Amino acid sequence: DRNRVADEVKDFAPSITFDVPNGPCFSPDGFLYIAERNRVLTFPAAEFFFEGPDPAVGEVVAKGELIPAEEESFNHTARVCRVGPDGKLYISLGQPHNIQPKDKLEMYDKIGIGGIIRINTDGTGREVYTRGIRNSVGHDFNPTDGSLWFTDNQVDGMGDDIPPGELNRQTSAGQHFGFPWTNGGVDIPDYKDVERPEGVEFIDPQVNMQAHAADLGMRFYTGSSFPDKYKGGIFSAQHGSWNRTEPVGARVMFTALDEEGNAASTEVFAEGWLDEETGEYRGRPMDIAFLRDGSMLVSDDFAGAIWRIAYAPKASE
Ligand SMILES: [Ca+2]
Ligand SMILES: [Ca+2]
Repeated sequence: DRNRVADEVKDFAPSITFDVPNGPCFSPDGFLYIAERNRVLTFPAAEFFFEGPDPAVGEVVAKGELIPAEEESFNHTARVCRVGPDGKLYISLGQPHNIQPKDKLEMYDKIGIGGIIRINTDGTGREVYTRGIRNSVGHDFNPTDGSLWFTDNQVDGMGDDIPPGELNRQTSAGQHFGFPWTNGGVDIPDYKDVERPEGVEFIDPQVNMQAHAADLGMRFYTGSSFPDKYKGGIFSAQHGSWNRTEPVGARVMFTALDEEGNAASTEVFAEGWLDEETGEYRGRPMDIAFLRDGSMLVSDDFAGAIWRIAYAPKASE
């Protein structure tokens, strides 16, 4: 009824059994792609034929071909998909361990596990685009310069305050972001004596976020209804910690960029999902999207809700 609150929630393609369908993305021509744990599907007419028993669906990457079946895991399998400026699908593949064992390095690097791959929308031309990531669950392209930005989650078990979470910027294919040798500028002890890839320069994070806040989904702001300072900047969701003495996170962060397209400053944009008195979560932000009117949607997998944040200027402004 157009009051900006959803009237009902419907199951998408209920006849299909999805396996961790965390990565939906739309191409500019309106095709929906869904990256699952180990498959990528496409729905050419997603908004019209999704309820019946026979939805129009195609397979971009067949089951078992995104990663080897024996690498399927419970942890770090939430894929994210975006269509890049080149029209290809960019899909993140978290590595399944806290820190991957050394004997898997070569295989992972070849497949793109612990990275972001890109493929044509028909499933051909697969390449590893991004290397040296632990578990990225959020990426987006800067519409101004086409660079790829992504969050990365930090190693567990090194203490409450290290390593920081990462927000990264990639400016060309094949760049390496340091994992498992480094994470948030901190050297990983397990890899202290393991030779680094030859002739490879590790790219440092643009922003070091609070440790264990779990930075997940992110999106550039291209809308026009928020104040000018937000235009062209990045909103990112912090899911909140699970293994820290004092819980942190459960916020939406904002990162402004400078004229060269690098991060200039990061601040808290929205908070209140974590009760700081009791340490209890009321909600956990996961991902961010924008409506056409420029307002923000924040998905929350704890409250089972989608929040809408809109700008309401005061009458005097
Ligand atoms: Ca309504
Ligand atoms: Ca890194």
